[in-house]
Amino acid sequence: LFICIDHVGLAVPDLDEAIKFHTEVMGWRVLHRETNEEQGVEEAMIGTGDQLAENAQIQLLAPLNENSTIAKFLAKNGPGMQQLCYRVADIDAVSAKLRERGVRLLYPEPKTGTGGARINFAHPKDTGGVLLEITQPVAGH
Ligand code: MC0
Repeated sequence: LFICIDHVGLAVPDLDEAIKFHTEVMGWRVLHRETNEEQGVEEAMIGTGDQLAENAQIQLLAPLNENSTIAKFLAKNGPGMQQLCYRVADIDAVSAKLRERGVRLLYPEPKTGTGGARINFAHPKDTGGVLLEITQPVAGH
């Protein structure tokens, strides 16, 4: 079903501060940055800078406003790991397979994620307590 771990998402209160920590202290590089209004997030992807297509990235997720799922997560849990994301080649086929196997997805149809990817999420209650995203990236991203 899955190609690889695409990214692990960390909820952070302030994106610039988190980027500073992960680049200056941890030595990662920023690979991509964008705002996703629909998801209520300001996000940055970080990694080694010369990584292979299958190397997982780390996604820093800051809330855009107080209605954001990330704002709710931070209020409840504080900063930390918010999601695990698996990459897929065909999100429609994988969604059908997961539903057939009893995993409920949050959206009836995929929404737009990082770099225009098609994304959906399985509820943590169906996946052993982990918010699981699936993503079909746009070729080249
Ligand atoms: C909530 N729960 C979690 C969780 N969020 N468990 C593990 N990981 C998480 N991230 C658990 C709570 O502890 C609680 O369990 C139960 O689920 C209900 O939680 P809640 O606090 O009432 O939260 P809800 O139900 O309002 O929202 C949870 C839900 C939401 C997963 C539906 O966060 C959501 O819609 N997420 C998908 C969208 C998203 O996360 N977007 C931001 C990333 P108990 O046992 O206490 O009942 S955007 C992104 O990722 C894009 C840009 C991309 O990568 O392309």
